[in-house]
Amino acid sequence: MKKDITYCGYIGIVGRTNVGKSSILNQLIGRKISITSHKSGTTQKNIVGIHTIKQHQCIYIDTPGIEIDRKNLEKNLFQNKYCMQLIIFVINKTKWLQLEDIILQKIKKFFIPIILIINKIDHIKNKTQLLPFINLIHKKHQFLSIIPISAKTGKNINILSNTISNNLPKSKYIFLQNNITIHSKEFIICEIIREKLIRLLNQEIPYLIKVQIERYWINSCGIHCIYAIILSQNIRQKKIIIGKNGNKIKKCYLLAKHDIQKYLNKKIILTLNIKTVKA
Ligand SMILES: Nc1nc2c(ncn2[C@@H]2O[C@H](COP(=O)(O)OP(=O)(O)OP(=O)(O)O)[C@@H](O)[C@H]2O)c(=O)[nH]1
Ligand SMILES: [Mg+2]
Repeated sequence: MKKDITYCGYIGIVGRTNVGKSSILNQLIGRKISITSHKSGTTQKNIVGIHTIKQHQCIYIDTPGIEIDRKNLEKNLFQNKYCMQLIIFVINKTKWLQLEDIILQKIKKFFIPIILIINKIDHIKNKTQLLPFINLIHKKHQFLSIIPISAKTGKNINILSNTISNNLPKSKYIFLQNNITIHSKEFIICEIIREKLIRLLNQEIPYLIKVQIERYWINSCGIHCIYAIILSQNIRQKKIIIGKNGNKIKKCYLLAKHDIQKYLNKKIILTLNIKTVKA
């Protein structure tokens, strides 16, 4: 490998909801860019994460999980198909359901190499299941590679990362070497707050809760001051977000503050407000 040659490309991460796509993106770039939760439908928009190492720039597109009703099957990832060089198709353990067949049929038509990821292997008690399963799915498509991993423990993430790097085309870098995402810090902060709400609230709160940053400034002591608004759709929702004696919103505040400080690597003053707006 010549020193001045660089490799660069877009990699789409696709699969049903909750299989661990966002967790994989975070592991691959070594930073938390994409929010995660055990509830379905956490990622709502494509999230772009960039990782540049040893002459390779990987630009990952984490997509909203595909749901049974397939409403979002054509959107998101598929808008970006023309610029992608690789697809990472993620499945949950050894579960290959009808939806996986449907997704595979769709992505096959892009004629882009597909790496199949069997995620959450830390949850597979009987590891002897893996080999026969791999043999089975091997017949479904000529995958570039089939890699069992755990985004939780990091197991085999290095194998995945090397496989991706080795299959990128020669190209100049598209982004600066120290870029890790294309999203603004305001967007990531809203996502962090949204993650806390999703994790703390029950299913009864729709995922339609939106978060906005109304003001962001740095005060004379260099502290980042963030004034964020949680938009609820009605009074009932607002009460649920506040919780008994304000316990839900307090928890959300503390968890979000912690993660935002970690993300910015700066001290922050966070103000959270809830506003009711008509949907
Ligand atoms: N045990 C285990 N849990 C995992 C692993 N990877 C992800 N998870 C968990 O699985 C849940 C879903 O992970 P996400 O990364 O949010 O999944 P996703 O596919 O991005 O989900 P959507 O955005 O809703 O489509 C979270 O609770 C993660 O912590 C893994 O390798 N092992
Ligand atoms: Mg996700």
